[in-house]
Amino acid sequence: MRWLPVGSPVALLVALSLAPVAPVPTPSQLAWQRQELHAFVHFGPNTFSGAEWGSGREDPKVFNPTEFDARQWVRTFKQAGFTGVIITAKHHDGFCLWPTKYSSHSVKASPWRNGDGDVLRELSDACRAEGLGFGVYLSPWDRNHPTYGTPEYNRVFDNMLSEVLGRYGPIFEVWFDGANGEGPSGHRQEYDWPLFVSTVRRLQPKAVIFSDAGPDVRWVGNERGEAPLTVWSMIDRHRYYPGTPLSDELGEGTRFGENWVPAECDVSIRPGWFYRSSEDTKVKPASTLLDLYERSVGRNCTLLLNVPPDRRGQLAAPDVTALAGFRRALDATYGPDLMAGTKVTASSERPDAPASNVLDEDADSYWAPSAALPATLTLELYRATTFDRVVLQEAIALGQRVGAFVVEANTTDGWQRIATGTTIGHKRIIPVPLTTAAAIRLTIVESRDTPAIARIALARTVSPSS
Ligand code: FUL
Repeated sequence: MRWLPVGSPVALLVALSLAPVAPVPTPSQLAWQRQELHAFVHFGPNTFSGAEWGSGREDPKVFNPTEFDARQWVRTFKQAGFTGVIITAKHHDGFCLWPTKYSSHSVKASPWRNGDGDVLRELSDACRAEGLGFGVYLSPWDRNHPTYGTPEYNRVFDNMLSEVLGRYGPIFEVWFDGANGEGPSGHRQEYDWPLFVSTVRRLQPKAVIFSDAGPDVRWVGNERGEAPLTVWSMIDRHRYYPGTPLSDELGEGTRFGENWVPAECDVSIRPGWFYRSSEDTKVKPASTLLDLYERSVGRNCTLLLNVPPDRRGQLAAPDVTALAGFRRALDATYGPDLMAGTKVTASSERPDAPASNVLDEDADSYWAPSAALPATLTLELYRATTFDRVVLQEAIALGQRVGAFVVEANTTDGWQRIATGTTIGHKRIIPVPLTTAAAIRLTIVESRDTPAIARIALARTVSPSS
């Protein structure tokens, strides 16, 4: 080993670079969190029967989309800013959207494409063609399969999982529903989770696994698509399991939790998870979608927004309109750079982590103070600027640290406190009263170890047009 001369700039950097605070995200978890927006697609016999939970006794012939077009879904999602699509490969009714060897209840038994159709093939091809990630939802609860409720079923489910993971990869997320009801025999199933998880690890080692309790991504604990104001990406994984009764706790996570298991917010753009024409007038408008984005992505989670295709096998016009409006609202709010020309100074800074790092887009470069807390960052804006959102980011590759912060603004009435908060994580969006200021100040009051702030930005909402 070559020793660096004492006092050389390189030696200083090596000595001073901030050590991670465990637990930290895996590369897959980090990439997943930075994708922020994923689309959920509930599609199957329920689309045609109007049910939310199919009984499993549906005639597979009901599944017959007339103008199936996975490309239309994927293009619509892409234009709206989504980075991946997760489809219900198998919902609780047991119907498989791919031609499986392990059940007779599948697309093979439907008239769609004369029984030669394969939704997963067409959707995964479309995702690859458009550069979006492909993910699968698989419900272990199966109200159709004759073996459900016996140990044999765990092998059946594992074989189905292996087919899906082996044929349609790469897969970015595997979504395990925690529901565990009765099957056709009236029995419940004891799921072999260690087997299912090991199969995903073997066949799709880069995929993140979602369930109520992780192991890689946890449920936020509600289906409203919103997180609490405090969200830690850590939990003690051993305390929870899929279907856990402790779902309320999952939202906030655990400050000193042992495992990195960030939260995902799932919600449907419609009242139901599956398409019904009677809900065409109840599609959430762009303004609600922007609000959901801020309550999920803006609270250190990802947003998994369900947009169910109709009986043609296409996203319906009201949903397409709402998604386009959402994208316009996102761009109008978060697109303009209100920080251009800003000068930033800090109460203290480490030589390898100067205050100026908060103004670049790099989520891995950060400001870290060299002195004890509280630590303050002052941003002199180029001109007096009007805003109603403050965006903060931590460099989470090094762990999640900040536990309390304050934001102040220098207005014509002097310095005013405009926000206080607890966690930041990957991204925190703080709505503040409409404020015009020449400067703003961020004070980190409390942090686990030295804070590492990656970004601070201002934004101003505009009323979405639809
Ligand atoms: C739940 C299911 O019961 C719903 O039908 C839906 O799939 C939702 C995302 O998860 O557990």
